[in-house]
Amino acid sequence: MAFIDEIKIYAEAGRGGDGVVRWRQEKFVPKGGPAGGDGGRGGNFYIQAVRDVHVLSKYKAKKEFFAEKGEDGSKKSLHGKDGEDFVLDLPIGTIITRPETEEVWQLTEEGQKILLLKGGYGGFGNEHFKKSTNTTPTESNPGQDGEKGNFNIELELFADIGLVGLPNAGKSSLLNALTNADAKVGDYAFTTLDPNLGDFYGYIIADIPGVIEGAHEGKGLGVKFLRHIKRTKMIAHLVSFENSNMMKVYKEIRKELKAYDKKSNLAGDGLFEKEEIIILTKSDVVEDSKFIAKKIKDFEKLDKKVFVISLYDDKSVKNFRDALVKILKKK
Ligand SMILES: Nc1nc2c(ncn2[C@@H]2O[C@H](COP(=O)(O)OP(=O)(O)O)[C@@H](O)[C@H]2O)c(=O)[nH]1
Ligand SMILES: [Mg+2]
Repeated sequence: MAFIDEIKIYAEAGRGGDGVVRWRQEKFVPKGGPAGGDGGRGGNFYIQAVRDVHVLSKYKAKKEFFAEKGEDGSKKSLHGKDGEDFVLDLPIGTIITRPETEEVWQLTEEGQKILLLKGGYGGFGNEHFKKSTNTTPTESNPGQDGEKGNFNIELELFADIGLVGLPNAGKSSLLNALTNADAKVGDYAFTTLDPNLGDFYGYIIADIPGVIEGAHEGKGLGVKFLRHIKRTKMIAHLVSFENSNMMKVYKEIRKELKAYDKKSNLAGDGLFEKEEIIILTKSDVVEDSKFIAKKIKDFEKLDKKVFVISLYDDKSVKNFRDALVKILKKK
C-alpha cells in the first residue's frame, strides 16, 4: 500500500470569462442598445478533508490541478456560466503550506473545506458601460486571471491506534488479522518505508515499523514513523512471549517514546503519556499457562489494560477485537 508523506502540487483557480460586445437585435434598427453580457466567475480551488487514508497516493502521478474557466458573456446580455470549482480531497491530518506566502492550513475534521485560490472575476460586457452620455459603448473587459500557487502537502497520519513494539513483535501480523491491510510479515522491520494502515470498523490502525533502541536518534526508521503516531488516540504496545525478559523489552520501547517526546518538545503531551494498551503476543510459544498468567499480572501492575494474543488461537484474536471495539467506542 503506497503511503506518501509529502507531495508538491501546483494549482490554478479558473480565469474569469470575458465580457463581450454585442448589440440588441431589433428589426429595422441596425444597431440596437448594448447587449454584451458579463463573463462568469472562474472556479475556485478548494481542499477538503476526507476520511480516507489512501487518497494521497492518488496524487502521486497527477500534481497539477485546474479549476474551470468562467464562460464568456454572450448576446442578449447573458452572463457566462461560472466555472466549476475544483475540490481536492485530502486525508484528515494533512498539513498544507504555501511557501510563497508562508501560509499554513491543517485539515482536522472530516468535511472541512478550505478555499486556497480564488477564481478570477468575469469581465463586464458592453451593456455594463452604458451611460446617458454613451448609449452605444463599445467597451468590454477580459476576465481576470484566477489565483495560482504552489503548495506543499504533508500528511501527518491521523491514525486512531498506533501499533508499537520491537521488530518481530507481531505488529504487521496483527494488523492483517484485524483489518483489510496486507502488510508484509517477516523480516521487513528495516526495509518497509511506509507505515502500514488498516481500517478497523472505521478506525485507522497504523503499524509503525522499526521502533528500536535509539529510534529517537534516528536509528532504524523509527523516528520517521514515530511522528506519525503523535496524533493517534491510543498506542497498542506489543511485546512477544519470545523475549526472555518481556518487561525489559517493554521498558526499552517506553524509554524510546519518552526520548522522542523530549526531542520533539512534546513532554507531557506526547507518545509517552498517551493512552496505551499492552498486547502480549505469540502466546503459543509458551506452554506453561501459569507463566502466561504471571506475565499478565506483572504488566497489569502498570495499571494498563493487558491482552494476550496468539494468531494461532482465533479466540484470542476475536476477544481482543471485541475489546478493542468497546474501548474505541468509549472515545
Ligand atoms: N508463533 C507465532 N508467530 C507469530 C505470531 N504472530 C506473528 N508471528 C510471526 O512473527 C514474525 C514477525 O511478525 P511480524 O508481524 O512481521 O512482526 P513485526 O515486525 O512486529 O511487524 C513472523 O514470522 C510472523 O509469522 C503468533 O501469534 N505466533
Ligand atoms: Mg512489520
